[in-house]
Amino acid sequence: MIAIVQPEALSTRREKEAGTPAQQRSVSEIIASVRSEGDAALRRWTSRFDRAELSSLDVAAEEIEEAYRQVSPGFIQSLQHAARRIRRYHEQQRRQSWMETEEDGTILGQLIRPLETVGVYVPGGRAAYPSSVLMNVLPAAVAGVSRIVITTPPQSDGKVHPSTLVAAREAGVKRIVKVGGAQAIAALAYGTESVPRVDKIVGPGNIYVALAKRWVYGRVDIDMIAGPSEIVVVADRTADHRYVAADLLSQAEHDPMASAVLITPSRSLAEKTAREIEVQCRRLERAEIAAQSIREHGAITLVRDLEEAVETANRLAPEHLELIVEKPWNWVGRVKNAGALFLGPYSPEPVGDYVAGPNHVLPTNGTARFFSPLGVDDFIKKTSLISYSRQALIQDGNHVITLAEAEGLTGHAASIRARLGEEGKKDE
Ligand code: HSO
Ligand code: ZN
Repeated sequence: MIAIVQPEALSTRREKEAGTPAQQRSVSEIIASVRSEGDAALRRWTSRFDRAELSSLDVAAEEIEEAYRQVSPGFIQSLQHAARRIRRYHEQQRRQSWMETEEDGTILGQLIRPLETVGVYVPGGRAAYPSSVLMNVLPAAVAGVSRIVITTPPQSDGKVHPSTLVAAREAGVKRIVKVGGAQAIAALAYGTESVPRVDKIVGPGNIYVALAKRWVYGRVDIDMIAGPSEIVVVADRTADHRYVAADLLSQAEHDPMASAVLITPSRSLAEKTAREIEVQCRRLERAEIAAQSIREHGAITLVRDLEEAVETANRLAPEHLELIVEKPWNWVGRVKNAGALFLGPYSPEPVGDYVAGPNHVLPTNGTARFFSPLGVDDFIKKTSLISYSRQALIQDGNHVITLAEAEGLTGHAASIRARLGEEGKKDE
């Protein structure tokens, strides 16, 4: 059922959901109400959309303890293993402030400071992935963000999915607020009695969450808005078609809109993989979603050689790129655009989704051309540092005066002259 297409016909770009006018109106109404009424509006929307009546919006300590009793010990151990590896990987990304002293005593530098407060949105229902809680929270924690708050919609019994609570606790989050949708984003952007105003909001969500994030951008920072998952597998005749089919399906099962593409110079691998996808797809719990994704956004394309394969992958700029070829390392230098690169037959994409350590929040929809994986850099900001000595100002001052006057900004020139005017020079 997977289409065989010409390389030119391939694209990972799917139309961005802009939201219907009705959705946009509803988001703006929700944001305005949260802004003016705070918690009262949050409770009202939560009762309406989540059918939950909450006495307290905050998750209590006992709820977290209860959650630990509801999940299996094996789940906790695997989550802890993942958290350790993700933390360690992200620690490598930390940057130091730096300073440099020039000969005349000028000191220049850059101060690196973590954001103070970050909000992580965690969806409810089917898309509540505990792995994504780790992937969004841990880079912020490693960056040194002191206040991290999670917002997540409650179920109708007023509770939060236990695996979300356990993942939040393992990631070190102290504050979890039961609110979802556009109302959660509004609360994080403006602050309410129960929700602190944050500097940045990260985390995936539905169309209302995405629209609300776009709306509040500028008042707070937001992460990139993630599209459906994508995988491109570049494979040659040495690849095992069972691995290739499984990896394509692993992303197809995320979403009917997910895209899974095999690029290969081997006709035999292409044919075997196409058949194998049918066989393996049926066995999946999410067979229907995967089948629809494969049908509508899946493709196999035959190319002349691996050179053309890698060029095509660069054009697609996929979220995930696997190289299952004889000498994968030979091709690394050619890869220009990919969110994450998986080399060889034993680096399947799901290892990166959960435990390898790199972030699984990656650029989608061709944006790997200019965006990077979520990381520590997304939770820091920089301040430029400038310290001139009097001697240095004497040397540079005239240039400042010349450039300022050329821009017609005599006040700028005066600020220099006040220090280095004739009198200034005299008392040298
Ligand atoms: N592959 C997804 C992330 C994920 N997979 C979460 C499993 N859980 C987006 O890159
Ligand atoms: Zn995945």
